[in-house]
Amino acid sequence: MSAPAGYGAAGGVDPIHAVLDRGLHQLAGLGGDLVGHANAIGTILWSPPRVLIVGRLKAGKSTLVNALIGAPVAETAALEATHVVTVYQDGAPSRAEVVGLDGHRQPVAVGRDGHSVALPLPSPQIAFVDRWLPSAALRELTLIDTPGLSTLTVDNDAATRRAVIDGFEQTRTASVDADAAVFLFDAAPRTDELDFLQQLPFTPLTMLGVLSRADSFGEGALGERDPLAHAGQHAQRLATQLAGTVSTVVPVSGLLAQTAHTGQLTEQTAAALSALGGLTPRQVARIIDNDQLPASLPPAARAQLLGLVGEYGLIHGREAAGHGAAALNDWLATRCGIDALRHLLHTSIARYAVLHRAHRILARLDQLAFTHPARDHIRTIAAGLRSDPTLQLVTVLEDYQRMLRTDPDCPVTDELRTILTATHRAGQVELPEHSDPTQIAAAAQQRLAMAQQRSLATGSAAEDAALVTLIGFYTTLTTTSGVGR
Ligand SMILES: Nc1nc2c(ncn2[C@@H]2O[C@H](COP(=O)(O)OP(=O)(O)OP(=O)(O)O)[C@@H](O)[C@H]2O)c(=O)[nH]1
Ligand SMILES: [Mg+2]
Repeated sequence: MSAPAGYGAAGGVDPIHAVLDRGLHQLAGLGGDLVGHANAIGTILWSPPRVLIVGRLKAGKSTLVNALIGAPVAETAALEATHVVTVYQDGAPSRAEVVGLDGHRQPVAVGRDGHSVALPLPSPQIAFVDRWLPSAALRELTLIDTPGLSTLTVDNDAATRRAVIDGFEQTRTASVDADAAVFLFDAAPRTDELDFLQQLPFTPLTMLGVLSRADSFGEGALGERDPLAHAGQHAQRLATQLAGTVSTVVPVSGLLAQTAHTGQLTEQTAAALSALGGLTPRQVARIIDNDQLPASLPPAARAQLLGLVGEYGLIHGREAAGHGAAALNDWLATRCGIDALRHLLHTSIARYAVLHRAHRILARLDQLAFTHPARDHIRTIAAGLRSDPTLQLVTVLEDYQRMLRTDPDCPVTDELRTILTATHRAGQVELPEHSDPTQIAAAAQQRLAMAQQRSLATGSAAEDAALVTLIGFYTTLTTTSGVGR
């Protein structure tokens, strides 16, 4: 098994990891080609959860990916669209591999600029590009940039759907296997975009909305209202409207974030911006419209400034720029909203993404049991893992996902969600934290009886399965030792 150094050291590995790793050691113990399979599945276990960045054409996906990575590696351009799905992961040396629709991999050259990758195949024949670069940010989460959804660019749209939707003109090899998704929109999402999100194998717990290009929201930088504040209020409304789809919606200016986090500002830029300090916003607007350029700002410098800080920065960043490049950088970093997004990605989204990754590993084992001659042994290992109390939440997540598809309004769906979102044992039976273990056991006993009652007449196979999970779950909780776990 390929485990990173340090595995096994006291306190080094979370319990879900440890249980799955034990299962994979058992699989390798069966010998033969199963050693290779165990290693391949182990690679998933030891890789960070994978987060998809999806959304409409030109919503600012690649810009946001760069900001999150902290390096300008993904192509962003007003005219050039992203053509291929690209998986950004931590690794050295900086390199790339193209994965064809048939699963065949070939290494490709990465340009000196760090982002141009020479594609050996026409993009419709590419499932995705695996791109490695040394990055602390990518050590925690792998980021997957996707071509924009749009009927205007049919091939790009199809490339994203093929890589992320199960069963969309694809073989397994073409799937990028994501664990969570960030969905970008710069206005209210359209019905076709929401339909697309419904087809992803996620739940609202693993999907996050980003109201992108927040610096130009509403009337933009020249309007009466501050676009970032306006976007913040709109994001809250959208979060309520889209509660069945995403966990929340946060406003982000990817452009300001990219500039702040990829080290692109210089003292020269700050000085050029600061030189506009004495002008009224209306005079700056004329500069933006290109009809009245001051001698201090030739067209090329103006274009560069706009590319770095946008109209918003040109109007509102002048004062900070007066204190130098570092102060301007801090101002951009605070205004852009990316800290809130990062926080969510590393806390709630990551928590469920880890469960989703465990689900992918169990699904791989099931698949192997289906095709391999040693199927009985593999099934025993998989069943042992599924019945381990440590992995109970993985099964709860699987059931929750199925229930959302078949019967989202069923009380069972709510019950599964309660268990998943609780931050302590008592919360799983809707009791306050620090409740007495006997109280928790009694509440679990009540819910167990209800689940048993309900299982006598269910509405779907998904509900049948969910009730089996709930009964197992509450049975564990009815014992005070289960409560203490
Ligand atoms: N003002 C502003 N412009 C942005 C922002 N994010 C991206 N842009 C600009 O919008 C254009 C498209 O940005 P990308 O990041 O390439 O968008 P994308 O969603 O990756 O586009 P596709 O891959 O073609 O779908 C570029 O010119 C960016 O500079 C933002 O937050 N604010
Ligand atoms: Mg792009």
